[in-house]
Amino acid sequence: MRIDVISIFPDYLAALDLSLIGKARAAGLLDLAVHDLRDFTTDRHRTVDDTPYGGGAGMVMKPEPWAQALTAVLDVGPDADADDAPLSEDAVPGSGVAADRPVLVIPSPAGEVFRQATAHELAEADHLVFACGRYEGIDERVAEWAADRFAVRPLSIGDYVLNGGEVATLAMIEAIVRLIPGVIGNPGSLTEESHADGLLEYPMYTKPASWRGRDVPDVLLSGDHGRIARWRREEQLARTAARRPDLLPPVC
Ligand code: 6GU
Repeated sequence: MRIDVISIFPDYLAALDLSLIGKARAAGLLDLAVHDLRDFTTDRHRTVDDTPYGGGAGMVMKPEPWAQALTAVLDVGPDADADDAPLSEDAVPGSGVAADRPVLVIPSPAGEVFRQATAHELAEADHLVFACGRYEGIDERVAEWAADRFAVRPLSIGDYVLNGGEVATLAMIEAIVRLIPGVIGNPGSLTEESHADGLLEYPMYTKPASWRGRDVPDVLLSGDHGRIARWRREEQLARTAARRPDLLPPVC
């Protein structure tokens, strides 16, 4: 997979050199590049923003640096050698991700919510581009212009406001990259974690069996795998009902 990130604060993305993502890059499973949007400006002050038409607080990101940057990443990405045939319909039916079309993620609190299912969907793409906006966002015409070249996905990581798309991009890239085959050593950990089956994960314990007067539940020491599996399922349901009732199917 190829990932390009465009930002006016490329240093925010330095964490992508670390840990699991850094290892995936070293192993050749991920080709990731971060670009400074200001490198695609042409004026002396490297201007990326301007006042909003219609008035209001804050600044809006100018469209032209974005068009230049997005064109540049198309020219270096895995799509660069593709013929110029019109972009086809979805190659992965129902996924919204065409195998031959790069995906442009626009992080925004006004986007569709990014979920584990979104991470699985985007993990199938050959080329992801993240356009990190700052200020009040990017001129709306950029997304329209980009729709001829990319599958455009405005995505939010939750119902709160961040100062820009960089932190949301880090979260989304981590969620996506760990799903690429070979990135996680033990694939079993992908099927047992929270959200894998639509429920929160059951509680986990390790040694010692008794710690500061608190004992590990007996069932986990029983060696009875059937009983353990049933207990874990009940804990998942109880925890999900208590913390995230919105995830449970409606009761008729
Ligand atoms: Cl993707 N961007 C910003 N700026 N704020 C957010 C967000 C994204 N998701 C939640 N809040």
